[in-house]
Order: sequence, then structure tokens, then C-alpha cells
Amino acid sequence: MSISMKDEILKRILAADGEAVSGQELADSLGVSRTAIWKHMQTLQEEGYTFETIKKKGYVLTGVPNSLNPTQIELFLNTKQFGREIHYFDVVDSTQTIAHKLAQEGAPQGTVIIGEEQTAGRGRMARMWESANGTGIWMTIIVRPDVTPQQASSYTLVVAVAVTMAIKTLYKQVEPAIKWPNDLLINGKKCTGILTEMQAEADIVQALLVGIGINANQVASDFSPDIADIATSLRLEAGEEINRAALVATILQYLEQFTELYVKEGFISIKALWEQMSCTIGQRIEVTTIRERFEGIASGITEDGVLQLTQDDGTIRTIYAGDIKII
Ligand code: BTX
Repeated sequence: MSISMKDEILKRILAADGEAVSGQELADSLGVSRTAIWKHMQTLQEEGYTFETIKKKGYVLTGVPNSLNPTQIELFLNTKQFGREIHYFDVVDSTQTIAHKLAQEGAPQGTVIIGEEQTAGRGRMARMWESANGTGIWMTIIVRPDVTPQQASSYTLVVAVAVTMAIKTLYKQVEPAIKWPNDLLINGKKCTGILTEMQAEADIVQALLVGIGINANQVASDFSPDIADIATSLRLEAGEEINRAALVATILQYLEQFTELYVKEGFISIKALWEQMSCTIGQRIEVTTIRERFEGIASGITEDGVLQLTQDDGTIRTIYAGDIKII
């Protein structure tokens, strides 16, 4: 991704880590006029960055906006491929839609699409995903694993483990639990949803479009009445403002690491971690699929990430897709 002049200036000021950066030196090293630097500084201020200007020394950064601007994410990013190309928008209908298009055009593995706001954020089965402006993380990652379409169905579980690890690493005070297949709950309320869509041909996965929606900085009154009772945010649970850029970078790092493992060794390599983090196994659950509704004990998960349910008469059923309710 080519980096704009404004972002280059920002990177240099951020890298100075609290030391003053001279406007003249910026102008000289970037080969632009002093006035051009000043104009970019004005734009950065409009975006929410704050600076102190120290006479004869230059600019000192005093505050950053809580934004998902790629430059912010890059500061925390420690990956080879994931997040090295980021498409960042103020408002999108759905990051999934943009990801589908970019994947068809050949975007490389690890490409990330982020919207500060989604007007038509979606969950599974055409359900809506509430994605208000600037409070959450609404992103899609394009992944191109060398697996068959059948194997790819367990990838959502890999993503759930990566997001849980990232949250636990940065916010030790919260305990996210994975509710099969794609929710992260904290204290029983939904904080994250994952939607994995696929572009495939017969036996080949062209791309997985991994949509991750995380409620980060919402307060209770930010949720609509529809989800107020079932949703929570990391901020509400952790008791502190969430640095969304740091969280995105940490998720990408875990996701890259687990994806490599998954492609090499299959879901089996992540199964034990998933089981540790799951709040589903051992519970009595009600399963709703497109066709029917039934209940039993969630007794385990297979090496392919398929849920096993033991019914009251002892028969075991395998659940490939559906919604579950812990009862
Ligand atoms: P899901 O079908 O499991 O969950 C959808 C359900 O979750 C809704 O019917 C509603 O009850 C509830 N819900 C809606 N919004 C929220 C919210 N913000 N917090 C908690 N609960 C909510 C889950 O689907 C998958 C969601 C993926 C969202 C990402 S965001 C980036 C990407 N782009 C996009 O359009 N979708 C994905």
C-alpha cells in the first residue's frame, strides 16, 4: 500500500516517541515545502491528533484519536502478511461486500477492510449486525488457506480462538468465552460475532472472507433496544477505554500464527485451545437448525470442528451448522 505524505509525516512524529520533530527537517527529508508540512499538520489536527509546537524545536505529539486509521494499526503490527494491506473507510454498507469484490480482483491473503461505521452490517442468515460509528471494530480479513471447502468450515473456530487470545492478552481482567460456533460472550453477553463467507470452486477455496464485529467502546445506552439485553462491549467489561488499533493488530498477529498452524496441521492443532476457551462443552443446549429444534448435552467437538450433541436417549448427533442456546 502506498503511504500518503500525511501518513508519512504522522509516522515520523509517532516514531519520535514524545521528542520534538522539526518542521524544517520534515520538509527537507520529504522533499516538500515547509508550507506543505504545515498543511498536513492542520489536516492531522482535524482528524483528532493533538500537538504542542515548541519554538525552534518543532512538533510534539500530545494526543492521538481513537481511530482505526491504518497508520495507527501499523504502529502495533507485528505480522508478515496479515494487515499489510488495509482498506479503511469512514462509512461502508458492509465490509463483507467490499471484501468479496477485492478478493475477486485478486487481493492477497491478509488484506483487511475496515469501516468506522456499517450501514448494512450483517450476521449469519441475513441477520443484521449493529455497527455504530467509531465505537466498534468492524472488519473483514481476506484469507486464502490451502484447504478444501469442507475443511474450511472449521476456520471460524480458529478465528474465535485468535480473537479470544488477543482480548485476553490486552485485557487480562476479562474472560471471553466462545459459544459455538461464532460468538464470544463475556459474562453471558455477546461482545463479538464472526461471519465467515467463502469463494470456492469445486475442491478449492479461493478466499475466505472473515468478518469480525467487536463491540469495543460502547456504553450501555449505545445499544439499540433490540440488543440491549444481550450485548456488551469490551469497555463495559474491562472498565477502561479500548485502544481499537492495538486490538486489531493483536488479532491479526494471532490470526496469522493460527492460520499457519491450521493450514499445516488442521483444526486438530487448535482444538485443545478452543475447548479450553469454550463455554459450550458440557452444557445442556438447545439447537436450532433450518429444519428442526432439539436439545441435549454438548458433549464434544470433533477433529474437524463439528459439534457433538448427546441426546437424552444416549444417541449422538453431529451439528454442522445452526444456532445454539445454553439452557
Ligand atoms: P449472528 O447471526 O450470529 O448474530 C446476529 C445477531 O446478533 C442479531 O440477530 C442480533 O440479535 C445480535 N446483534 C446484532 N448486532 C449486535 C452487536 N453489535 N452486538 C451484539 N449482538 C448483536 C454474528 O452473526 C456475526 C457478525 C459479524 C459482523 C461483522 S462486522 C464486519 C463484517 N461485516 C459485516 O457486515 N459483518 C461482519
